[in-house]
Amino acid sequence: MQQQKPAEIIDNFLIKGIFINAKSHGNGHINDTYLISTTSEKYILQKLNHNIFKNIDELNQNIIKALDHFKKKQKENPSIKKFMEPEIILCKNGNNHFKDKQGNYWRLMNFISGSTSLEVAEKPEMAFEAAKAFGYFQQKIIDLNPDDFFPIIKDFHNLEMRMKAFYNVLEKDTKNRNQFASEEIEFVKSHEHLSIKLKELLESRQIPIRVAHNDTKINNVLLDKKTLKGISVIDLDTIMPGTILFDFGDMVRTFTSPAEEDETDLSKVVLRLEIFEAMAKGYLSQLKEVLTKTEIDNLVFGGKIMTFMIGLRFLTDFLEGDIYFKTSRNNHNLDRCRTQFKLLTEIENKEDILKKIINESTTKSPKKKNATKTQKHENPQNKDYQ
Ligand code: ADP
Ligand code: GN1
Ligand code: MG
Repeated sequence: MQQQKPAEIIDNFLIKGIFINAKSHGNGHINDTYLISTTSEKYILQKLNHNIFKNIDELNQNIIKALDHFKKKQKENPSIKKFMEPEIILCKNGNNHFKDKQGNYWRLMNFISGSTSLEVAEKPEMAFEAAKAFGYFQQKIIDLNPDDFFPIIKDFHNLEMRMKAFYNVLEKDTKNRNQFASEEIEFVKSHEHLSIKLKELLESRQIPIRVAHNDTKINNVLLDKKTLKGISVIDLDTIMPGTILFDFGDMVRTFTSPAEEDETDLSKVVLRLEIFEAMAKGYLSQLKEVLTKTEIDNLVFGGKIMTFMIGLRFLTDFLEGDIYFKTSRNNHNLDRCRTQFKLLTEIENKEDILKKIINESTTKSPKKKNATKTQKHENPQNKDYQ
């Protein structure tokens, strides 16, 4: 049976205008993304990876629930104007997705125009803005009950389970690839303590479970093309129960190095302190008053676990034969794993200074000219985003 093309798929959704064209868009590892142009609008059409996302209806329900709440919170504070929400466009039959004849699942969203996403934060201002946008989004959904959300991917950030999956793949060595990754395999074995500490923090409930984004990599935030201010948070597929450590950690992982995730020259993978600082300040400007002390004290640990966990997932996928993440060259997942492990080493080497930066970002508020008492005690929920 012939694959259905975006041009035919789009006809099933409630779109405005007449279809003009569909172009491949973005660099995601999981879904296929198309930018759709009609005579009056632009849309983002995505073929969602059904092997990974087992229940597309639940996934979209999570997004709709989080966005509805986000919008309600925005309305309560009309001073926040410039932040845009991606929105799910329903099918003509009212469904939140369309299933084609081949069994593929498609979802349509409004395109946030005038925006750009980054692969690398070139300047501290960009890191500040992107992190502030993630922080802002999180601040608005902070009061949601995680029990009301479907766990879209079971054990998604369960490091213990990720370790088990790794050892399982390692033992089988079905693709005979263990031989190419001996250093990385040893690296994993020497980092078991990360998994143990995370388990302790979660089981003792020192770190609360919250509705979280769970995929806060830098290209999942949109900046205004002209002003480079953060204007939206996208890629909401993994909104589900999680922790702040995962979200802050994935930002550390994807903001702080000037190298791309699949860079092969590891000397380029370094942790830029000025970017970390800008990122921490941007995120915490929105959240420092609502996070617990234990969460704040463990943000750097979040950076370590996420950089380790994604490296571990890339390595496991490499050993298993590249079945999860999209790849476009030999050893792609192994190269990605190596950048993560190099960055983790950077984080470990700079841990003390990173903690100091977090400390300063949460304790000292920058002296504002003409600051008044009311500004000082302002509730972050009422803060004007712009
Ligand atoms: P994936 O899950 O595969 O990473 P994303 O949802 O992140 O897919 O989309 C891929 C890219 O498409 C993003 O990095 C961004 O550049 C662009 N994009 C996605 N949604 C929108 C949107 N609503 N408006 C504008 N651009 C978008
Ligand atoms: C995937 O969809 P994308 O490319 O934003 C992955 C994340 C990883 C990331 C690594 C559902 O994110 O968990 O951190 O790749 N998403 C899923 O770059 O597995
Ligand atoms: Mg993405």
